[in-house]
Amino acid sequence: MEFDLVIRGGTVATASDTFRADIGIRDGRVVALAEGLEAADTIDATGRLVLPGGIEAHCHIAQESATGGMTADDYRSGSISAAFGGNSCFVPFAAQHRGMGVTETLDLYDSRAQGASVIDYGYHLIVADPTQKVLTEELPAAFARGVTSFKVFMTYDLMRIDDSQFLDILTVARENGALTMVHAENNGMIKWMSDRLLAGGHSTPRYHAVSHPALAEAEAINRAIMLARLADAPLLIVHVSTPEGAGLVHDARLAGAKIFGETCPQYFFLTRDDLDRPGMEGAKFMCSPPVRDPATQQVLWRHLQAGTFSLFSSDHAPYRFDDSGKLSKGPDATFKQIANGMPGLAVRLPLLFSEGVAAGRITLQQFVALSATNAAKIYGMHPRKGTIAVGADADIAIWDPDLTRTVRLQDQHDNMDYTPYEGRELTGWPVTVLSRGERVIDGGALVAEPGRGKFIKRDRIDLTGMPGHRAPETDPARNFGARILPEGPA
Ligand code: DUC
Ligand code: ZN
Ligand code: ZN
Repeated sequence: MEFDLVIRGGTVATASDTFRADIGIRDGRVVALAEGLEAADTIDATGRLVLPGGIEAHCHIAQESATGGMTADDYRSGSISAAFGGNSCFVPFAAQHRGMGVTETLDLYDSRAQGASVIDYGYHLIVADPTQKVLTEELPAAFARGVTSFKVFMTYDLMRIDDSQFLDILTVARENGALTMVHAENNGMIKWMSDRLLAGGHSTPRYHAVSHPALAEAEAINRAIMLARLADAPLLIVHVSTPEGAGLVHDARLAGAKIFGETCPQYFFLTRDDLDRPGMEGAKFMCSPPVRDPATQQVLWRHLQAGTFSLFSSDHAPYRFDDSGKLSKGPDATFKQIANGMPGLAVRLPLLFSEGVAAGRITLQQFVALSATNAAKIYGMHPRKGTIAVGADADIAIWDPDLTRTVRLQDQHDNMDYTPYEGRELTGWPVTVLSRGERVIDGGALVAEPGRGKFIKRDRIDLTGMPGHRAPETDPARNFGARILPEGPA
């Protein structure tokens, strides 16, 4: 058998197994897993782990906020940073703002991504204006175009939808086989807290955490789960940050609801003490939901170990520490005026490997599942992506599990002027990253051209093992034929 490239002598790991094998690659795909494969072009992976390339499933790239601020990374810098972090695919957001159509939104993001990305990409569609046209025509059209996940917000005055709009979107998503994602925080609780804090003269970044109480996350997650159960629609709760929220996700899964949970590195490695750094430094650590405390971190680790979370995503939302980003409203801005978000594309996987696998908290199989396989399944890319198997795209990250490095801003490849993880020593780093069999990162350098990354037309969500549990009121068999929901897959 002829190969374009063989990865020799490595230890291959998937979400289910670890084994010694060479990998034969042809036409961008894995075509052989065997011993003793030969080719003119080889990569020696002796002493290395050969893993599916990471899939970064939550990041904000070339995205305007509702108030007009632009993220610091575009598809070029964002994809390069992701690749240095061991990712061979990423799925940023395409954000519909009020008054915009969905098709118009996706066309805009196509123009931003095409010709720029070094790795394959897709988008999650943020839906902020679910008009009848959007619900009946544009969301099905987005699904047909391969954009099969829709995100909604329960907070932010300019983005949030109400409960009945949420039910409409869940229902359309269910009918199409799409997945709804939700930012679940109670808008009224946050507004009430913020107004009182500001009236009392408490405006520095530390009060950002106070204004987003854990109860606000728990209330909204609980409500979101109930809405999803009423519609019998799958729902992913993004960036879960509290024990209360994680417990709700866990219980819902146990009860058989189609609920998925995502969490992020900042909730494991940063605390509200970081928000309390001198001057405006705390602004660098502001994200929503906010970072919490060490006790929360311990509980979140246990949920990660127990399988509550299917995804561990960066939520890379890059706003520079200058007047283009965090300080756009001046050096004395209140916590309400400072953009929420921090960078993390390049360190998501090294943080999880070092503190998860190397520190003995999670297995290598859990790491692979959290870094790539689960995202591929949930977001309709499996088995083409997210695993190492014959027939899959040769999206592969080769890791040196013993390499210890300190995170430094000068080694980053994003467009940011800080990293929240400055000075952190981590063991285990990706050294070579392939996308469809092509070297993207090799020998610590970028060796691919922007624009080689392709849009991935995604498929429906994989709901294997997640039963339907319609509420009686929406079940056509039990609601006296009221037909609240059109017939769809059970
Ligand atoms: N939600 C996100 O998902 N990312 C950045 C900020 C936010 O509110
Ligand atoms: Zn969010
Ligand atoms: Zn986000």
